[in-house]
Amino acid sequence: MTEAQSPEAFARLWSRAQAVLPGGVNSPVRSFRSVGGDPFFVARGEGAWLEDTRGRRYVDYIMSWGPLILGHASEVINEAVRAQLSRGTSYGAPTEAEVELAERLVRLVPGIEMVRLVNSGTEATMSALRVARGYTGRNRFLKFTGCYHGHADPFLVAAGSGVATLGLPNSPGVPDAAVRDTALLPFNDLDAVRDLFQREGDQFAAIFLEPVMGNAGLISPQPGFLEGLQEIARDHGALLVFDEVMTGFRVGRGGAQERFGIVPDLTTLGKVIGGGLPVGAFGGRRDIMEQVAPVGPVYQAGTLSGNPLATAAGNAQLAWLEAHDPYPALETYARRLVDGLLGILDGAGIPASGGVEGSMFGVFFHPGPVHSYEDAAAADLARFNRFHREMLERGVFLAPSAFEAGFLSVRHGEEELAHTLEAAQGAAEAVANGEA
Ligand code: KE4
Repeated sequence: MTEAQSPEAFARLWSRAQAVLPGGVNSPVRSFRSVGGDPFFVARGEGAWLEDTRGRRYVDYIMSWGPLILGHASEVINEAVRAQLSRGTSYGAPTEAEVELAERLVRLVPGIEMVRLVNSGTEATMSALRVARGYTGRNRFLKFTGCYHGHADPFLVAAGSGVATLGLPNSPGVPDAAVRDTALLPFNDLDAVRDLFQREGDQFAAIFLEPVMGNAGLISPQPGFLEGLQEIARDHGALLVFDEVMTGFRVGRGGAQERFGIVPDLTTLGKVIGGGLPVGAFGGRRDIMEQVAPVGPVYQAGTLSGNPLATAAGNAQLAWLEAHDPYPALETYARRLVDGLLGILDGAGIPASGGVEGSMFGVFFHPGPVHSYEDAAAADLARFNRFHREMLERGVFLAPSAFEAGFLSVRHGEEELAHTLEAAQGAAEAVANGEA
């Protein structure tokens, strides 16, 4: 980037963006509409830091919403992508890199015996739902309020992430027919699931969930919840589908299914497995995945699926994660960060609670406990939004929504932690004083 952009130049760029992109962005949460104020434009990323076009630097706790567990501009990934670039960017024909990435996922994710690569988490979840419906011959499926599974029609009913943040419990343009077979219950309410399945369980293709919610803030499964879902699904001939697009390789190398010891029938993945380039995947039991075209009748396809650049990046990142074990250190940092933030907020008289799962973390402006989206929705959003802006002004980039989780990288260290907690001290005081 050349010289730092002036406020006038930034304003011109922001108005250009809003003239040609809905909300000036290519994904709603980036617009900062839920926290207020204007977003910044990124000039570059390096390690745990982002620099915007005005030359301002931030410790980044979004890491591209999960993918960048090795940090921004990781040489591990850049080297692999550069090497592939000289051989071409896309072929539309099989490559060994796709096989290598698929073999890695089979090796590392307990529930995956066979897998199909796609280009996003949305493609992965919509395809997994189709396979579950095709395999069982049933149409209904259960999801949980606040869980976000991408923007395919059947999932856009009181989803988490962008939809919950923007208060669009079911988006216009989603026909009633598309969501008629989508049942919705509160996360962690096993009795409600049991009651529903005792009455109508033989109609259900799947129980579909984020095993750790990351799209309503961070909400962990209560003891027995995942085990109970697995038993209920099995008893009624439905499939258990873990959407690990976010938790995969984030809450542990083998995802939530390894961390909690519950192996689902199908798993969806994304984010980390692409190393920052577009890769999604759905996989699971061989007998189910052999229903997928061309070997089976369930159709699914994609021009850029298994793309050489994306699989180069994904293989490089997963190979590094296989050779190293960053998860204990990542979880230690996450715990120190959340404990530090909660201590500071408490000191400022701001009720808050929070949690950690591997390299993911969350803080609610809510005294806690938060076991469901319904609990999270009662958090003090106005205070969170003020805190977010104060942190941004002090060089810390938290997710621009109270309904998101935070993500670390192996590049977050002592300097970043100290910078973050120092900023939080000032931000919390500013919020508390601002109300005085
Ligand atoms: P994508 O289509 O955005 O690659 O993945 C959809 C998806 C599916 N499942 C889970 C559990 C997810 O978290 C996501 C996407 N996550 C959001 C972050 N909350 C992406 C950020 C955004 O929408 O810009």
